[in-house]
Amino acid sequence: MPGKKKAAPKTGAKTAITARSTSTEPQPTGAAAGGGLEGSPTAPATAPAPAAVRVGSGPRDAAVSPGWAQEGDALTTAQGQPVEDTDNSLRAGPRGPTLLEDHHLREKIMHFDHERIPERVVHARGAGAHGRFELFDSLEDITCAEVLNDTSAVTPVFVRFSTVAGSRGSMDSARDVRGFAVKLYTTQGNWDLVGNNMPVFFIQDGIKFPDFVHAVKPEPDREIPQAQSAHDTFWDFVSLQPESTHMLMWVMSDRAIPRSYRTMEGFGVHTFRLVNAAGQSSLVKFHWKPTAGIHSLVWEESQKLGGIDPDFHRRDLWNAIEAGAAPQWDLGVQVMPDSAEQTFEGIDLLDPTKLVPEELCPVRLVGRMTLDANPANFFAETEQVAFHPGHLVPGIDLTDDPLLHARLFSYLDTQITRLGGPNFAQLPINRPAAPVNDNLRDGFGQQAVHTGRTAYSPNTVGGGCPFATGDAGYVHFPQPVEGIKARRRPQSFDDHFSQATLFWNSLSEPEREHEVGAFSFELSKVADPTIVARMVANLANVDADLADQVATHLGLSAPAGDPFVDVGSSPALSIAPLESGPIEGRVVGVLVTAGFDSAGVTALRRALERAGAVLHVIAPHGGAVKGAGRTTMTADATVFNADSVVYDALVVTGGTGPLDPKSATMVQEAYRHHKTLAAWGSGVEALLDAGVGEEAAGVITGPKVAKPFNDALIEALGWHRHWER
Ligand code: HDE
Repeated sequence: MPGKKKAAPKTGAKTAITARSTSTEPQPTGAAAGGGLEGSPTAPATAPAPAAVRVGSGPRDAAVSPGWAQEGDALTTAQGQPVEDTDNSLRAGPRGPTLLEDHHLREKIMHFDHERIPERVVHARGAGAHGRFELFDSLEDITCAEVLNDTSAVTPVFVRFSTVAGSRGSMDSARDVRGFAVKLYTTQGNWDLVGNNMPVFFIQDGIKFPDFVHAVKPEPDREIPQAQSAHDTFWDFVSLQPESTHMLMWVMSDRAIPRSYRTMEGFGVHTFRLVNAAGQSSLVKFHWKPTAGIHSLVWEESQKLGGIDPDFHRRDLWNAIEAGAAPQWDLGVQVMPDSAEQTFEGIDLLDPTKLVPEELCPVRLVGRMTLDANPANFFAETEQVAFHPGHLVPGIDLTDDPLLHARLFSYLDTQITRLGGPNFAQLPINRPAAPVNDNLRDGFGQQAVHTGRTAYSPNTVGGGCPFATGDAGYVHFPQPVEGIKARRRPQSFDDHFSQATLFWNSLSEPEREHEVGAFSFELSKVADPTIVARMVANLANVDADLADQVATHLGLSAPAGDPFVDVGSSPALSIAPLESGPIEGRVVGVLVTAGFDSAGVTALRRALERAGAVLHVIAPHGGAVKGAGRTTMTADATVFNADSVVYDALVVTGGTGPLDPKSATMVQEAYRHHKTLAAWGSGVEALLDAGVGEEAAGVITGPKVAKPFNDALIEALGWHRHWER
């Protein structure tokens, strides 16, 4: 009876309320419960204890309450009033009008109406994780920053990876630069290293950033295309700004379609300055080197993933951390002397379209970052985290890179709109672990209950507190400055092509093919032929062969260019692996049909798990699948929901009959995407029937699952792709 069914939850809710209201424990509610800012209104609330800084699912949690807004099991209003019923609004009769008096309804809807905040103007789509940074080689010789001095310290970090162009709901696998923003909660305050997965940028001066972003974003009249650079306005802008050419080479390379956030490098991009205790300055470039190697998708995969799993990178990061395959990067620095002209081997260190080849200035690895905890709440942490290149600690300083200087304004400014006022530094994810006493007062969203009468400095009324510490504080490097005020760039910024050529020269043959394919794809989507011609003319200044191939694919003839000769190559720029690498977090799909060799699958699963990878059984149906004898195994995926693009390798098991059309297509696709394929027993025949050559590189076959089979599979997987076939 419908009447009876409805009564049940109501009674349950009542029981819970009764239990709470009869409790002898004090019931903390709202701000008085102290979750946001520790305790009583009289406490000096501007210096929250580090334990309250973050709420995550990681090791810090032991010390952190998951938030006062979720205390007790029973539902309350925001005022802590127990709620009788949240499924039915207060009405004058069951079929009558809803009453304005219903304060629970009004509060619930009011809050819902305001749940969204503006997405980031760029880098809107991202995923984050908590972790730690440990230094293993002290940089005391060149910086006094404690985080880069103390090899015994464990510094908590929060990292957010992102795409740049797409909206918050766009696909992860788009061709794009990836943001790589790290917040280090150091003992001397937060240090944000807000970098990308590419070491250079599109423009040399920050004043061009709004133009660049407007050009790459969906075109304003039609709001098309989403998260894509393959359209007229992007190529119109970059073809008119030849300084973009070097960055375009990166964005059209495999670096722009990473396999995973875990398999991409990070770069600080700009040249920074480190200052030691003696006040001496060195110029540095920061690098993050992934221990999992650098790997990418192929373009067709990245396009398909946009529909099949738009959350591919977010899911991969989450799953890897949950599976215990904590992603790691080593922090590296290229250290260069701080000379008057701020160049290194003729490279202008203030030009963000230039890199310093690692062969000219090696990367010194100094510490390791490990991401081992997923966020507890995406909005509270990943969405509300606010990075800023000006969040620095003593010993880490800036240079006069004009792109960096515009950023120093932008990041604080944008948070005011995005996070609704000037107090975003008080949000749990943004709070420093170091004590804070900023004397910044009031404003929207103020959480601190400042005490005392002195909101100013200097004072005597407050005993002079808080006082500035002089030399013990952050002292800007006393760099002499002189110049004539003018809107000019230095002549040394004029070379826009030499490093684009260097990049091209450094790529392996498959990487070059992908580069040509990417330019050909993107420019074929541009409707205005003058834009295409202008861009191909720019490419002719990079390399004649590159321009020629792209022009041919577009049905054009390549114009003559004037590329730099003798720029050489930098092998470190290629991501073609030189050896088989680690396979942590890789996902191997295993195709089974009834009667399959389940003992073999169990043995293979063990071998893969020992190497840190994950095995997924893909079966003809969900639930339990019958294996050989009386065995069964649970399907992780079915032929109805699985697709080759979400796996790093596919295996056809022994005992499997001929593959159904969907599975055969998956195998063929994995083959075309240069992935590892394997089969044992009768699975070999099924694999060959699908058109896979047994002798081809990266195809492993054997009579049964045994050590040689497993080892060969793991080795092949460690190469990630087999380009030679
Ligand atoms: Fe950003 N950038 N950017 N950017 N950027 C933002 O800040 C900006 C640049 C980067 O995960 C915004 O909080 C200007 C270079 C990352 O939250 C905004 C210029 C590099 C992220 C902004 C640049 C970056 C941002 C948008 C040219 C690599 C995401 C929301 C002068 C070194 C951080 C926000 C996160 C985000 C401005 C160029 C990296 C608007 C004006 C170069 C990783 O403030």
